[in-house]
Amino acid sequence: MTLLNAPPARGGDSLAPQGLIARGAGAQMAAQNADIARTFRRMADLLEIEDANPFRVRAYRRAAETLDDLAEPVARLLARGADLSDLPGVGEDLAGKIAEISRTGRLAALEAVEARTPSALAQLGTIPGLGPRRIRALHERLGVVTAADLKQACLDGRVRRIPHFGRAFETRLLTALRGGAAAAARRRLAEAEDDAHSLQARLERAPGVARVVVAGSFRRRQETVGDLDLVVAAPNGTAVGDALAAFEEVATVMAKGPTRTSVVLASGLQVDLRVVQPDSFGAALVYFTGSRSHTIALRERAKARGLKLNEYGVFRGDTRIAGRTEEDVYEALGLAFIPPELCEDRGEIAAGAQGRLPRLIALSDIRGDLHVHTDASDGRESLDAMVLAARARGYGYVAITDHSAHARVAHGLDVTRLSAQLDAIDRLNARLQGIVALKASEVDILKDGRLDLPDEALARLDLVVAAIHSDFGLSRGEQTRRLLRAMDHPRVSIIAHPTGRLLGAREGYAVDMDAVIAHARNRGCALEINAHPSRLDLNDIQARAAKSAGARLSIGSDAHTSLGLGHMRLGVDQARRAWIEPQNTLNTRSWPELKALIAR
Ligand code: DGT
Ligand code: CA
Ligand code: CA
Repeated sequence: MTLLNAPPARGGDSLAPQGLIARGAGAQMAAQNADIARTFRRMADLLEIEDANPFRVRAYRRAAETLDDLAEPVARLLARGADLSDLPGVGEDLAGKIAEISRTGRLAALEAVEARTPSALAQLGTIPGLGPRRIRALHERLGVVTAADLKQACLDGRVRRIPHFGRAFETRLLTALRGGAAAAARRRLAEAEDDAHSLQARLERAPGVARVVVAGSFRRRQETVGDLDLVVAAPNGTAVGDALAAFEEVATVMAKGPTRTSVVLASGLQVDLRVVQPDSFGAALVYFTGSRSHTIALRERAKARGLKLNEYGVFRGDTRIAGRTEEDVYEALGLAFIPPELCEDRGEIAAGAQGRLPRLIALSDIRGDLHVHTDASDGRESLDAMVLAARARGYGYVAITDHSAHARVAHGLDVTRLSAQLDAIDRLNARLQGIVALKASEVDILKDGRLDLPDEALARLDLVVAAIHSDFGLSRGEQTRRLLRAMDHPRVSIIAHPTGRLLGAREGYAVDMDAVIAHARNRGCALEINAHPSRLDLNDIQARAAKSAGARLSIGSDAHTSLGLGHMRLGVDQARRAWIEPQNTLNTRSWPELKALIAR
């Protein structure tokens, strides 16, 4: 195959041995096993680019998976004289290679493949969405070696002509190449908000514009968004498109027409604009807000009633019977208005037809924050500042949940420092009106499920929030038992960020969420929807499962600054996506009600 004779890499790119196969944060096993797995995955990727025997490629991937799941470090297995070829998916040959990496930290076979693969080509694997198979096709069909080659091929429109590639993929690649690797990745909702609000505010002043709504996943308040979809009501779409294209943060105009314009911002975020006449605005909002499967289901419902739904309205024959507002459109389909957060085709259409839509929680239902840090642990502001900021938000209470001592990097409080903090809270409460600061802790759940504070210390607290901050690599069984045991403690009222995931950065630890939810319900322990923009943990699906099982939820900002209290809003959005109503949530209640509720 051509690759073997390919010219040396241009541009002096360095080989990035880990880059091609960066796997997020799966590395929860002993580092060594993870390193061996990573080496095998890189081998598989490079072999696949070379068009090697697919069985060989798969063998490396399977062995990598086995290594991921291994409970014991390979080095220890070898020291015990264990036969590695007994491991699933590991034959003689791979067993020898595992031993080689474990012993030397290197794999000669990989170095050989690396030596004959142009490094720039291998590096293309760091572009999101571009796997080894596609890299091979680009190389074989278009002679692409470097990122610059690839960009030119996209600009020439050659990439879209490769079978199964297409124009949309070409556009995505181009976006990724323009903005660097981060560009094509999905954005956290909070990151997209600045762009969304600023575009909206300026488009509202564009010629003839009556309304601007950011629709799509942004309006559904999905935790990450792929792009921004702006829906605008205006008589002249070309003028609005021109206005958008002229904004200074627009890096590339990808498409332009009388009703739709697509641009890519300098930040790498894509923006799709649709302009409709004001009497179609509601229909366009319905059409471009719901997930694809939601709008498909709506269209089928329309059809079943002898109607037609599109982005311009609901039609009977040629007559438009609705379109100006979303309410009209839903009504014409025999439905109550469905809040955007529910438009995911997860039962909301049936509920809307039967008048069973939930009364979703709103930010105004929130009466206090149950997860807040101060500069006593890893927060940035003082106790007084945080409590005053909570009062300024109209809260009746705020739980001061600094870390316990086990969280050493977070400067967690030992019993002595906690006791001093509780005294300070008592003094503050004695002089403050309008809010009560709750004596609380975000206590570490130790490896075996015990808590990091003695019962005497816990007894002085108004509220105990427990969380895992260490030993993420435990097996699913161990991790689950650890959480259940923590909930067995009668003082624990909330499990914070129950999965430990960090959006775009770290998978949650392995845990049996159904078992956690069932236990939470049985023990009367709440599960948190942590509102921090990088956590949003529980996610929408898990939180809905918790609600359905009858478990309580709590929405906590996990604020480390007074500004961070404002993240509550994102937690409420996530809760709405989970169909959560005020009564499912602890902190929609007054402190006396809440206090009675958590007493166990
Ligand atoms: P994203 O951007 O990946 O975070 O997710 P969405 O849901 O914003 O998806 P996007 O940007 O592809 O589409 C925006 C909206 O337009 C979304 O509400 C679905 C709707 N939509 C887009 N294309 C189609 C289509 O071909 N058919 C239907 N029924 N709806 C579509
Ligand atoms: Ca979108
Ligand atoms: Ca879009």
